[in-house]
Amino acid sequence: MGNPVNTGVVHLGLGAFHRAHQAYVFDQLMQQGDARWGVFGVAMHNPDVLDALKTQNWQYAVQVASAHESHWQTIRAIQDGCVATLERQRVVDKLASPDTRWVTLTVTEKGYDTTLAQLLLEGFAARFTQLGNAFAARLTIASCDNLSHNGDRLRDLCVNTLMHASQDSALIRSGDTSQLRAWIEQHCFFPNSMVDRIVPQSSAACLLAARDALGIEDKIALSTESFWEWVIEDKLADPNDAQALQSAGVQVVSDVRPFEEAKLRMLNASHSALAAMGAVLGLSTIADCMATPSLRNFAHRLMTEDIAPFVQRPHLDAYRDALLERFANPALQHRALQICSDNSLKLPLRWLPTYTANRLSHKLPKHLAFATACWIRFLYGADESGITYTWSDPQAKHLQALVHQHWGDDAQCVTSLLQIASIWGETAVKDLAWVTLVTNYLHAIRTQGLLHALHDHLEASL
Ligand code: CS2
Repeated sequence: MGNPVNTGVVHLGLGAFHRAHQAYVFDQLMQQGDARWGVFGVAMHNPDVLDALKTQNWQYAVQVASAHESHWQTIRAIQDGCVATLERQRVVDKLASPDTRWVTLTVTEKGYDTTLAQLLLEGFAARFTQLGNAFAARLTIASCDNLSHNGDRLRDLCVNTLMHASQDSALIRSGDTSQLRAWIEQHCFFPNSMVDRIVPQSSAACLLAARDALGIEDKIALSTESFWEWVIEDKLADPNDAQALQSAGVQVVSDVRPFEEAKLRMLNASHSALAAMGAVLGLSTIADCMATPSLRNFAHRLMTEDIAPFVQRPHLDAYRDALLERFANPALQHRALQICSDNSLKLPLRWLPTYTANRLSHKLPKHLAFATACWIRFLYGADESGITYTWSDPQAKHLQALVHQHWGDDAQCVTSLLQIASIWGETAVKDLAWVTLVTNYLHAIRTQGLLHALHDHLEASL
């Protein structure tokens, strides 16, 4: 067993990203002598990571790698943990414990549902009962998922779920809802944050590299890049935490929005575009895509011409160039199909704001239209040499069926996809210039092949 005394953070969602990002930061803070940042790691469903942690004395290795250099670091921040679906009460007890000061979350875009809110609310209710209005009852709940206004969303989800809680729910039994709501408003702080580090899912190659370099069997070793950023809103339950976080390299700012928008719309959006193209071309990783000059050129122009004019982060040219270098990192085996997963939830956050901003300024974002046609071609489910692939997405079957149903009729195919309001909003499908452009690109991709169509598009749009 780990040392449960030092777990001031409860983290929900033990995926690769948490282990190489927030856990890495908390590990640094602990190494600086601040023991309060140990993590109680909660896996939402899958016990594998926890099982591995238990047999590895609560440690794992992270390879920080670029084309030129690589080194390994051992992370020891996670000290204890459990699986939410198996030991729910333990999670609730940890949320209520006076040792717990922070809750961090990486539960992916699709994790923000009432099940999550109910778990948090049960913890809040228990905390309210046990700690009342003491200062120690205050809690920072930091969403670290790639969602715009992630903190606000999480707070709204919790409050709305509480307001709709049925009379017989555990929450009501523990007290009056309006009292709990007032307590949450006073004691729970939900800062917005922007988190960034490219962390591919672990691979057999990475585990072998860990064995070669370290001489150990590490079942959950990871590879990542040296770059990382965490920008968090200055809305923390304990204001002194700002200084602690800053000492580990976290930026604490009054307004996260420019950082968050730049990240979602520049990094994640071009990631999704490259990933769809890569899957169609049979390229396995983002680095493979970046080694294809026309794809690199496309990502550069997508960011420069369609996206950057509508985002505010300073030094955007340098930001874009740094992103292109990060994408090209050959040491990161970041699979295109991993990035394509949950596209139906990612694209509304990554692409739609750029479409909307351009159209509001009477511009037609041509590169984004090309990317959209690639996404539709991607949904067909087979690359250009006919090799089929699958990807994980709650809507995957439905979207693929639509594409198959209309395959060959590009206008119908495009309309059937663009009319899905949960992805494209209400107006894109009625936007004739946009629909026509996407349709023409899909036609070109389908009849001439993606690289040929891309070449023509890049020439024609100069
Ligand atoms: C990627 C992100 O998988 C994806 O959808 O775009 O995980 C990306 O690598 C991170 O947001 C980088 O910070």
